[in-house]
Amino acid sequence: MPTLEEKLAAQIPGLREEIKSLLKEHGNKVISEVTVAQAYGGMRGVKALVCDTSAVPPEKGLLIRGIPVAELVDRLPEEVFYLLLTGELPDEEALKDLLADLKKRRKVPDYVWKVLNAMPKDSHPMCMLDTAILTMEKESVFRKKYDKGIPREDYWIPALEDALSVIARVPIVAAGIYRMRFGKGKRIPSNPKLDMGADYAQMLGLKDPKGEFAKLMRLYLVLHSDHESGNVSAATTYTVGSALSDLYYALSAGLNGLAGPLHGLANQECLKFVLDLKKHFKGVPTDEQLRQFSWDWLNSGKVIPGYGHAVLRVTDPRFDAFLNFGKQYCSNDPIFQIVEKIFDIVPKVLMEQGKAKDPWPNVDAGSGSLLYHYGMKEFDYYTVLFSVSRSLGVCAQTVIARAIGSPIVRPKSVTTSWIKKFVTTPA
Ligand code: CMX
Repeated sequence: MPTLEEKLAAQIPGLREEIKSLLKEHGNKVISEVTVAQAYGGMRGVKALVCDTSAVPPEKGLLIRGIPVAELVDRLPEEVFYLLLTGELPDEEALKDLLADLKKRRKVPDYVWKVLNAMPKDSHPMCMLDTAILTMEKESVFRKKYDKGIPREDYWIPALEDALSVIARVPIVAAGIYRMRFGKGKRIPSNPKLDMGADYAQMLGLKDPKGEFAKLMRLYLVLHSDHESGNVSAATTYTVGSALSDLYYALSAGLNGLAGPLHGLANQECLKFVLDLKKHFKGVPTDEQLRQFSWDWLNSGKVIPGYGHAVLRVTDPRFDAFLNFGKQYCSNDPIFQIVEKIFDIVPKVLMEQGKAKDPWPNVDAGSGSLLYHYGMKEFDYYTVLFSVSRSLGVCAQTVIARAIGSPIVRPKSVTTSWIKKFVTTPA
């Protein structure tokens, strides 16, 4: 049975050959064009990146290596990491190997805790996480091997080493930050008997007598792991890594992007909307109350958080997965009932209003209500959870980028006067 490294070593020559011949035969084919509006508008819709770990067709939602995410909801995050990297789910033995390897790497150097302890007590948990990851840069095997002059075709091997170590360490750091930042008491050590999701749940230290929170953590880590490579966190990790900055530099940078309110931070807005509704109506509103409330909200110029998407045109399958979890485990919780009711009413209101291209819920519409149900009420922490999950996808993407020899990212920029001249010059 090959190890993960051996499996990749067997796949990589074929992948390189495939890309080489594509470039040789079709390198000059145009796959996208860029309008002036796109150049000013965040490059929305420009096809200028390749990502093999996942795809997001607007009418289907997330596919990880071609598998709809709905079919992966009962998998462990470790299995999904293996899938992201290799394109295949691990068999029993490969999974056992990967779990054992990751468990061996669950060690966070002491200096990380010292640095975190020295930070201001009101530091944002995301700033703490990204600082901790960056602080561990001296552990990078990639940088050490690079400094010794490793051949280019072998870059992916120490990149894989770094990826595995980072993935094993991030949940421990993230859980430590939760306890430290929110006065939850001493850090809880990692339990080598547990898989990543269950271990993360127990290190957070919330009461979980039935093991449901551990299940939610596994699901959460699977659902947020990857979403193509054009989103801010993935694209930033990729760009920084393309300069051959090691994974600690690249991941820390990417997660700094996830900390923004237009990216990872949106989930806390959604929960706030639900809690405001509950407070306003002293419980679950009726259909008519919610319809009117939504109209008043829209008429005051605000967007309904958790609804709409830049790419998707259907209900996000990740929302469906959280909804199914809620139906199974917390259908009596009024917070969850409000989430269900919003899903009944808001798409109709948004369609009536006719502005949003996608009136359906995205991943953020329901996740916060589930975290809240299990006692995680510190909204500022939610993006850290997202980060632990997103690390799986961007680490896999980085290993692949080093394997296929992705060059440094360097698109061309133009000035506004260049554009003005270009658009006024007759063809
Ligand atoms: N409520 C009210 N209006 C909305 C809306 C919503 N949920 N979603 C879109 N619209 C409006 C837009 O504000 C825009 O209005 P203007 O023309 O007045 O500017 C119009 O509909 C068209 O927008 P769009 O093309 O459908 O949406 P965008 O691609 O520009 O934006 C997104 C996508 C997610 C930022 C937007 O739908 C939104 O603000 N949603 C609410 C916030 C949210 O849930 N964010 C989490 C996103 C999760 C993720 O990206 O992963």
